[in-house]
Amino acid sequence: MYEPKPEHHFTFGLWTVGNIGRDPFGNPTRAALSPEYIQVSMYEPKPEHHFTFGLWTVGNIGRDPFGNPTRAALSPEYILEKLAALGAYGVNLHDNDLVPIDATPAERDRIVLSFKKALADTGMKVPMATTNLFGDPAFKDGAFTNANAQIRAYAIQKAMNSMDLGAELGAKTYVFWGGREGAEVDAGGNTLNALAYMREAMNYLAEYSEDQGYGFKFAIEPKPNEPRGDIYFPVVGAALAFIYTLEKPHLFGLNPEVAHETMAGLNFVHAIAQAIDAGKLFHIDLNDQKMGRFDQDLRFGAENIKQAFLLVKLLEDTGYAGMKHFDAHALRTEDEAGVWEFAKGCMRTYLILAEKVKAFNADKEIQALLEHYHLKDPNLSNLTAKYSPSNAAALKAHSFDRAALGARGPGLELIDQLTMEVLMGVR
Ligand code: GCO
Ligand code: MN
Ligand code: MN
Repeated sequence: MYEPKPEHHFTFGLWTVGNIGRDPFGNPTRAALSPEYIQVSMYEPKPEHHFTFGLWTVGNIGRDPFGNPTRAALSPEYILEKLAALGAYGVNLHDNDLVPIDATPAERDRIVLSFKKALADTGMKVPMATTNLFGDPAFKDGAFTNANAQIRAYAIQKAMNSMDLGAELGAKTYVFWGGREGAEVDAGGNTLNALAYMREAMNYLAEYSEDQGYGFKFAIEPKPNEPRGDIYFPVVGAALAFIYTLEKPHLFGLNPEVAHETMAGLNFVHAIAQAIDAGKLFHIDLNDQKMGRFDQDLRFGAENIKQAFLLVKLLEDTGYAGMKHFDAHALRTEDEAGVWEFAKGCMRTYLILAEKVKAFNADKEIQALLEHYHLKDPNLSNLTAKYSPSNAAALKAHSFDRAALGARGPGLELIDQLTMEVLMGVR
């Protein structure tokens, strides 16, 4: 209850916690701590930061379409132990990350029991669950949107079983990532049907969740392509619009991913702003990605540090309270030690950027520039806030100095440069 958290804005001087206990009458009583040591403990991830990883992320064995695995598989229990020691809050999973697709009911129960024991031992949570509807050849042409009614029904059955598992592990968010829900060939004529099939499946599963009392919130994760040539609901805006065609839109939100909007050539921060504005940011997949490349799943902040900063700023400034899930994996070049460096790095980068957000928000010069940029005019804003005949008449009667409006500089070059200077550590 009285645990300090970053949002309390407590700070220390390097000279305060670094005090070595010398006084006028006596020699030091403690060894000096290096600034690096102090910084390391300052950016230490803790469960209350709500950082999560997928079993499939740190468990990624480094296989790609051109090469064999470069790392051994790690057991779910071992992953829990390692991530708990690093300060993560929990793990998320697909049904088959834990229970093999061909497990018998008795095997399933044994596996789940052992995993639950490891959860209890480590204090780790499972806030999000999802279903592997892309790995098995049965789903090669889609799951919920497959043109084959038998496969659609199997997909819904598999998702219900997966929701049972997620609920048993305490998950409250269920992610719909349509990995194979797409096409290479549109001549099959499934495009319109696919949307209707997807709606049917989502409505069905939302009812199932309510009926069982699971209380899941559903987060749709858009992606433009990979593994399909084109995936349905390719970007945040498309998924958001679809939500309002469902029977219970209040149960549905978004799970946007940095890499996915970036692959589509879009601005992820803008996508997140739209999700927040709609009250639909239920979950987030953090990673990084170069534009115009294959799906890279890079360590958070590894590629575009300014975008990562602006993203963290948006999440922190708006008080995002959901899970911060790192849907990324260590480079294929890495051994197991590299995997844990990767995991630590994701969390540390987030925490360091959160500190940078504080520095930015407390920077008087930057704040003055922002005030200049966001020029206020209460009288005019009163007239534009809401239409009324009298507001419209007054607005029409107002005379604007068009030339002055065009001549005024908003100061964005300096705002951007100072942002970079905050990030480069010179402010
Ligand atoms: C990807 C996706 C997946 C999903 C995961 C959870 O590009 O492969 O991001 O990692 O997030 O299946 O639904
Ligand atoms: Mn992804
Ligand atoms: Mn993802």
